[in-house]
Amino acid sequence: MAGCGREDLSTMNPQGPVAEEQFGLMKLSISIMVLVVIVVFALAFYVMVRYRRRPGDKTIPVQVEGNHKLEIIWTVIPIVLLLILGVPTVKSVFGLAKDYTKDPNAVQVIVTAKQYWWEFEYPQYGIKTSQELMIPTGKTVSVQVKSADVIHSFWIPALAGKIDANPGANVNTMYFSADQDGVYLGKCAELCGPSHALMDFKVKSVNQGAFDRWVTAMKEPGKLPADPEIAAVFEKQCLTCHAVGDKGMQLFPNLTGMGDKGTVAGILVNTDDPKYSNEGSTYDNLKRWIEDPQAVKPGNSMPKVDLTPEQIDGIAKYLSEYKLDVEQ
Ligand code: HEC
Ligand SMILES: [Cu+2]
Repeated sequence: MAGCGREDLSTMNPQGPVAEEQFGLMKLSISIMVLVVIVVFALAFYVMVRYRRRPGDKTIPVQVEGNHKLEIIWTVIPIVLLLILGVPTVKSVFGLAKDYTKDPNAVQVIVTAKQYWWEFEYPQYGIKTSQELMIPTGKTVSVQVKSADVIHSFWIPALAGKIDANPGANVNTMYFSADQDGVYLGKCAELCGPSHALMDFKVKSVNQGAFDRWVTAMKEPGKLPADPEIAAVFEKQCLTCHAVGDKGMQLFPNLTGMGDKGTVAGILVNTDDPKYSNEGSTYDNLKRWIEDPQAVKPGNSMPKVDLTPEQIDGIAKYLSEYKLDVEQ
């Protein structure tokens, strides 16, 4: 309960219809359990006190074998409680399993978990992004979740979850939507290696207009660093794995619009807020990441690239200024 206290990462602070329904089930089952605990403990204490052995009392209490009335009562009450719990639970389980993967009105996203980052592919728009799942507010988002390596688990506590990301052909599906614009934290919820706890992501819900502008901006030709020397290094050392717009490879996180993202690698929060005393601006975090990605996320697949401090600085500056500015 204490761990769930963080407002932005809490099942108990639902921000969309799916999470609300799940929270409703939690409240129902917890209420029934609390009621049972109170009644059982109250009876137990009452019996212990009321019928305890008094000083000097040597008699043996009345030995009762079987009591129809009591047995019926304590069989029927649990059955009724289980029905109250079971009927809505089964209803929700089947309701939330509804398949939206063929629904053209839903935003389709193919989620691929990789040690230790998330790839979000939008087959309807032909774009890919990472770490930050952009969605339009109020619209149903249908996700097909899989893994490129080990088992991970896709979980956005305030919106929905969680669902396993399995390697191989087994694709799990889930849907959710957000009621309001905002940023919702997501987590990998299945131990998947040394940087499992750092495998965070975000869901960013924006209005339909901003979402459409984002889709268009993501498809624009990629921009390279203005300084030709930095551009050459970036193309040679980074675009062998990464992409910006139509340039480079789509193998690893797409860096288009890196300057708009709330984090670097999902875990370094881009902020000047003193609450995150360890973090820095987008530029600081990019520098820290490019200098030594393994120090930030041990065991991840980005190697430490051999660069001069000036080159790191130039690339960090370029990426931090690579904005799509779709929210105006
Ligand atoms: C061998 C492939 C490879 C090369 C080369 C590479 N990267 Fe990466 N990069 C990755 C992988 C894999 C990740 C995801 C790591 C993770 O979060 O687990 C990543 C993540 C990143 C991220 C974070 C992306 C996000 O969405 O938050 C940035 C920024 C980045 N790389 C920049 C660079 C730059 C700049 C270079 C060139 C100096 C570079 N990378 C070279 C593989 C590579
Ligand atoms: Cu994981």
